Amino acid sequence: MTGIWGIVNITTDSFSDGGRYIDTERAIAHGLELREAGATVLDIGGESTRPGSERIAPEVEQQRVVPVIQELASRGIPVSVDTFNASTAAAAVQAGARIVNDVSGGLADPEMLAAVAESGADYALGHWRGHSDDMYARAEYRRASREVAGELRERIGEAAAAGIAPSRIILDPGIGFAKAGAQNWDVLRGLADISALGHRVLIGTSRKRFLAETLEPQGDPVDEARRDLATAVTSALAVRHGVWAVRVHNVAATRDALSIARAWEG
Ligand code: PMM
Repeated sequence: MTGIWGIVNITTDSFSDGGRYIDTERAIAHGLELREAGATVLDIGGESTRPGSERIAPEVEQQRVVPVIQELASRGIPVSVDTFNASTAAAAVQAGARIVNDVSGGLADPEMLAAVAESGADYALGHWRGHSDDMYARAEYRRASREVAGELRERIGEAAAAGIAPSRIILDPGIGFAKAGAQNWDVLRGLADISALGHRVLIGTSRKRFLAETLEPQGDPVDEARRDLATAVTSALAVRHGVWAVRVHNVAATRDALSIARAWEG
């Protein structure tokens, strides 16, 4: 059955829910709500990857995520930590996280792959070409899904060389990361290229700009509810393409979409 990763962003500026869950207690409560709604994993992040967002010190990131991870993991909930920093990954696993979700696939912090290998956690390895301040300058592809798959293959090689067992690697083509507009659809259309690498595949389309851009010509403002509906649709389609898990803000909407898609499949 497809997993649903519920997003808990403890940041001041994440593009869709920034600032709402900065407080520890509120972040924990939000995580529990997402779990209740059907999240199979709670993905806890303390630093925004939004275009133009400020980098923060790993210490600040850890102050945000560690207490939330401790509390949620102590309740037996599978937790992942969304970070590019090796020290945060290590602290999070120490606090009970079972998965390190690194959108940079080990490129942002040279210590990351060794830290993950040492931790024993699973590793969600994202496709990435650079930090958000200039990632769109790197958004050049001839055939996006092929190139993304090729670059992921290189990162898998690096991860394996650092001692991360292939069975622990989850691949994410990094929707929105160094990919503009239609390039994201090219990657989704070519998901078979990513699946062919033979790992579990995670997809994160939730509330992203390319969905809003697709809906904008239809006139009405693209508010959060419309982005959530679009996300639920992409989640259901991703399942048809064999994706192992989807990462979303609105777990209930995606859960419903997946239930309906499953009923169709019979
Ligand atoms: N996207 C964001 C953050 N973390 N992690 C994975 N594995 N895949 C993604 O697509 C991804 C991610 C950016 O979105 P957010 O600011 O709403 O969390």
